[in-house]
This record gives sequence, C-alpha cells and structure tokens, in this order.
Amino acid sequence: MHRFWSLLFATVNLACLALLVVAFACPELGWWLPDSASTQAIEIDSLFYLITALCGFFFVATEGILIYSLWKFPSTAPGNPKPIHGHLGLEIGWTIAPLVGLLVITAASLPVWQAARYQGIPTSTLPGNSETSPDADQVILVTARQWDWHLKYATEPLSSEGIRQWAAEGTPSDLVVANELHVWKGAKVSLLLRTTDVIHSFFVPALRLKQDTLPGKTIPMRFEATVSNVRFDPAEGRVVPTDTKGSWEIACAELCGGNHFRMRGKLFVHPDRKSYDAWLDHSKRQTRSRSLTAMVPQAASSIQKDGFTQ
Ligand SMILES: [Cu+2]
Repeated sequence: MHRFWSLLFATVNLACLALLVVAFACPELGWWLPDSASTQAIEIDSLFYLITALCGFFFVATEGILIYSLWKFPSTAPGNPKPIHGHLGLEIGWTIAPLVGLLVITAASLPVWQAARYQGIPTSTLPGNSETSPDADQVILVTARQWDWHLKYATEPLSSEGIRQWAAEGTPSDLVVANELHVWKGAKVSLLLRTTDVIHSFFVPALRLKQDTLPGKTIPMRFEATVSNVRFDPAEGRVVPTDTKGSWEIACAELCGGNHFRMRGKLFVHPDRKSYDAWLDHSKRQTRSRSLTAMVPQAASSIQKDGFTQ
C-alpha cells in the first residue's frame, strides 16, 4: 500500500500512452486528426508531430523520474532524506534544454506561418494594418458576428490596391452568403477575416486553418484546397455532394457568447472553376430574384436537402 501513488501514476500514464497509440494506429475511430484537404495541412501536421514528439519525450522522462522516485523513496521508508540545496549543473541544464526545444519549434513554425499568412508578396495595406497579396484566384471577405459567418465573394477581378477599397465598401455585384465557404480545388484563396462585435475564431479543421477575428482588424489568411467535396449541377440548380465522409465543418473556436455552439458553417470545394462559376452565377440570379428585404441571403445551393447537415 505504501507504493500506492507510484502504481497509480504508472497506471494512468500507461493508459494514456495506450490510448495515444490506438488513436494513431486506428484513424477510422476518428480520435486523431481529420483528413487534410489543403496544401498547408501537411506542413502543419508535421509541426504537430514535431511538437508532440518533443513534449512527449519530456513528459515521459519527467513522469518516469516521478514514478521511480515515488517507488524508491516511499514516505514510509525509515530515516530522513538527505536535503538538497541546489545544483548548478541541473539548473543550467533544465533551463537550456527547453530553450533549445522552443527555438527548434520557432524555426520550424515560422515558414509555415508565413505561407499561411503571407503567401506571395504582401503589397496592400488593409484597414487595421493587415496585408494581403494580389495573386489570389479568389478573394473572400469573412465577417463574423454573433452568431454566424457572412461570406462576401468578389465577383469581379480586384487589383491589389482595389482589395482595400473592396473590403471596406464592396461592389453591387458582390454575392453575400451565410455560413457557406465555396472555393474550387487548386484555387489560391485569400480570406480577409473581421468581426463586427466580439472576438471569434474562424476554424476549418480540414484545411488546418484557424485564425481569430479581432474587432477593428482585417486579418488575411491563405489556403489552397486539394480535395473537392461537391459539384454544382446546373440541371437541378443545386450543389451535389461528392464526398460525405470527410469533415467539412467551419466552426467558431472562440467562446463568443450564449449561442457560440450554433456558429457553424460548411466548406464546399468544387472540382474546378467551371463548377464554382456555375454556382456563383446561379446564386447571384437567385439572390436578385429574392425579396430585397432579406438581410442576409442564403446561398442558392443549400446542401442540407441532401442530409449534409451543418
Ligand atoms: Cu464566435
């Protein structure tokens, strides 16, 4: 009984390790990362594995020492333990080791962050001192508010200088959709993120894209989808799912109020630009024909009919 704590710590740690191995080895359980659907996902996953390995190593090492010490020196052992008054070598060692680890993580993270944030040459200063590059195939303004996402699609080509004005004012031909992010496979997408009220966080797990929206700022993010999950059917005038297995959710990852849990959207990746353009034209036509009293038009392609719940 006097080694109870040692056994308890060992059991809990071994159970955690076993769960980790099962989660990694059996992806069908869904305990591990969702399937990736963007070019940056591989790099971000590699970072995740690097950080997990580094932290895992030190966690196992410190827990091992703890369990050994609990086993070897139980409180019921006779005699008083010898007091220790500092150890310079140890102090220097456990200061430098985490420093080196953090520097390695920083060096590995910087290029990944730069690619997600500043892919291309930053040229245009946006309201709130953020930047974006002009080489995007698509520019989408994402506005968060309690409790949904408004996505404004530029339907005309934008120059790097024009992006700033467009983000601030828009144009009459823009399409605004609630909670649906439509792109096409291989498109270089430039998102401009902002909020009209509190802090939200735009999170698309399949893209490994996560960025807070901050009041007063317009924050750019970049991505390129590598897998498509829908196509637009012009005959039926709706979007048809072609992949129902993947996770295509958009979530708010910042606790932003009472209905935070309802702040969800969906990512729609068309196989090519043709399908995307067909959806865009159709949605614009439908929006025009709808009552102008609608504050935020829903996309014409609501895919919920097909059991594609949001
Ligand atoms: Cu939110």
